[in-house]
Amino acid sequence: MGREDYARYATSWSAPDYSVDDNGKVVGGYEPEGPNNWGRWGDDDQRGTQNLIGPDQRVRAASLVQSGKVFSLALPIDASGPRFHTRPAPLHWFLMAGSDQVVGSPYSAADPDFQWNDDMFQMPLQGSTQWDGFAHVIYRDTMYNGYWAGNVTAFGGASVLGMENHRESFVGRAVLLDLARSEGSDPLAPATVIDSAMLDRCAEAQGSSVEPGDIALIRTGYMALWDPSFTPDQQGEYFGGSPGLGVDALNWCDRNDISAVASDTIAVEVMVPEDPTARKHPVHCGALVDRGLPLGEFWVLDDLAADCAADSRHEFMLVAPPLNIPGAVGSPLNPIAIK
Ligand code: UVW
Repeated sequence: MGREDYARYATSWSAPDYSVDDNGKVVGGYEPEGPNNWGRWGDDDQRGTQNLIGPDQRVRAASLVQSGKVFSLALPIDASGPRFHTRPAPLHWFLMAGSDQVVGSPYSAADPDFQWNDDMFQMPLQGSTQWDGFAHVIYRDTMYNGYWAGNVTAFGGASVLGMENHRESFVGRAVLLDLARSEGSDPLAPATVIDSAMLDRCAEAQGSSVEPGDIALIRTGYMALWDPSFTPDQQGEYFGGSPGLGVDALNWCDRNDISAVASDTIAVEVMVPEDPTARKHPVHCGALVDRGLPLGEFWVLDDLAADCAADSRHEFMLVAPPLNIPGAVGSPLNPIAIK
């Protein structure tokens, strides 16, 4: 199909050997061989492991609010934040400024006393603190729950698995796993592979309980190494060496019924391939495609981590819904931890 070699393209093409049914599902194509959640919440499920959070989990999360302290886990959305080079810097400009009316404009002539500012913003939805939706990643033409890649088009966006399905998601109990602290290396060394044993060790060291439906926040400390003045080569080196989850960590998520994972890195997963012969971005494929497990990237966890270490409470309520953008495959957000 002209896609055999990574980063080499050809104009040859042959028709795929699968078909697509009336529901936009691949028939006779990719199906996960390992752990997966396809069909677990119905054939047309759009919310994946977020189904693990219901009213009981939210009430339980609210009971963790004791001091009333809040923490924003978002980067400032500006040109200085960590961002992959294919994703342009955000653009923020003004459509109307009160100062224009001070100087004089048709509006100020019509009503000299009333003035206002309007602004506009443009950014890659994957360009800052974000959720990856299920339509962000495709493996062998297939997305979560067996939906075909052709359900996402430039013209129409994601007609399935779009972020609007998560407009009431990510409100629940969260647990911060401060790996940088528990492993005694802050930040974790580049390319550190986080596995199940490390996550268990961290929870035990912190005295944290992990409950079904929890959103796991994984702190590596790696964001502190970002420098906005990095050259493109230095950026490549920085992102390419990100520590993060290895494939085995997904077993930990399964065992604990984790409903989402967010981290302070570009990809949540370790960026140096654990097994160069395995599929590319195996944690993205295993989480987003196979399990319907959302991934949160570039979350700012340092202040929250310091507070959790100070009061030995690493569990809290998290309110972190995405923007309600129909057909989007990801979304920036301002996650709020409430303790
Ligand atoms: C990809 O893996 C393609 O992107 P990200 O790490 O931003 O989710």
